[in-house]
Amino acid sequence: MNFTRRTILGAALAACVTTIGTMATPAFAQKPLVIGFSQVGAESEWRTANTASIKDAAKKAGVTLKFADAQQRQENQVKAIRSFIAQRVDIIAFSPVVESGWDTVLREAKAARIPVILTDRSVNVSDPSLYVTLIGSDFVEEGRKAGRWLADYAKKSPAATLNIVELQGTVGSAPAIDRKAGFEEIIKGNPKLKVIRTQTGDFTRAKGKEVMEAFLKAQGKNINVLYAHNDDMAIGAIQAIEEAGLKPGKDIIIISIDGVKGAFEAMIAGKLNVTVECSPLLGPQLMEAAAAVKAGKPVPKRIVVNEGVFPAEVAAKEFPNRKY
Ligand code: GYE
Repeated sequence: MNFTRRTILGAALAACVTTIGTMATPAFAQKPLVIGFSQVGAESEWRTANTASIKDAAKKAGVTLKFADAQQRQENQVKAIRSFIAQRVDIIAFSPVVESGWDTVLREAKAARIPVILTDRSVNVSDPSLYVTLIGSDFVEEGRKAGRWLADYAKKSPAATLNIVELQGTVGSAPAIDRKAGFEEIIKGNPKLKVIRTQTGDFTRAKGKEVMEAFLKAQGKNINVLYAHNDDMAIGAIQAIEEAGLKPGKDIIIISIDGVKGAFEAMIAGKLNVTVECSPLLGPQLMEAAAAVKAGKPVPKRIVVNEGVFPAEVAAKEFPNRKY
């Protein structure tokens, strides 16, 4: 908040100086904060909403945003971070595509005294001081929520066993690792619930469809439940299920994560049973944290986002409230 006020004041003073025709900038005028942001890519509806939130929040906060899309490749993110260091941005922020392999480049940022803020996904580093804070969801808890919904469903189902196929997110990414772990934690020991296939669909519709086709070929009518680590893969899989002559949401129960509009539409159409919310609207929290870091104020190491679970029964009522 403070930051916004200072920036507006700074801009007003700069404008004033220009009109009276002097070249000098008052010493107390603030330069806008410059953030270099390396985004994962544009792989899902979630990501598109996340990018829009960050760009929009930067604009509102008067922040100069240098935005780079890594097309889901770590090497592109490393290059982007090095270029932000060379440009001497005030803050580097990024959403790491995978968890490991960041130590070297983050040490370079630290040596250049540029603070790093993680958004959305976490990293696995030996030295936690290599980043200031992580703003994002609790993916393990999201996996647990998906598992709890299914355990509840299983209680009411007359079937002796429910065979589950799982579409995992990007290999090595925090949300894929954590959503798998949280779900497993809840279903393990439940004699009714059995994962019969699990494979990555890289968080995209196209891959979700392709892998679901392979699952159906191998297992056909044996499949009772699909657990997809995001809505886009579930939406791709829904197409594969329909093309195989089965009814998504009925012949195969479908659980996914994110809560994007496409998932609500699928629930309203009766093709998806539940989505666990993962909010992509991290832009405002990122701008706030960046301003605090720049001002030397302490920020918590972990900033978590509040989220819910939306079963199909509430989809039509909730739809108008959805922001992404
Ligand atoms: O669930 C998925 C996206 O990291 C939380 O990435 C994010 C995930 C999100 O591609 O749709």
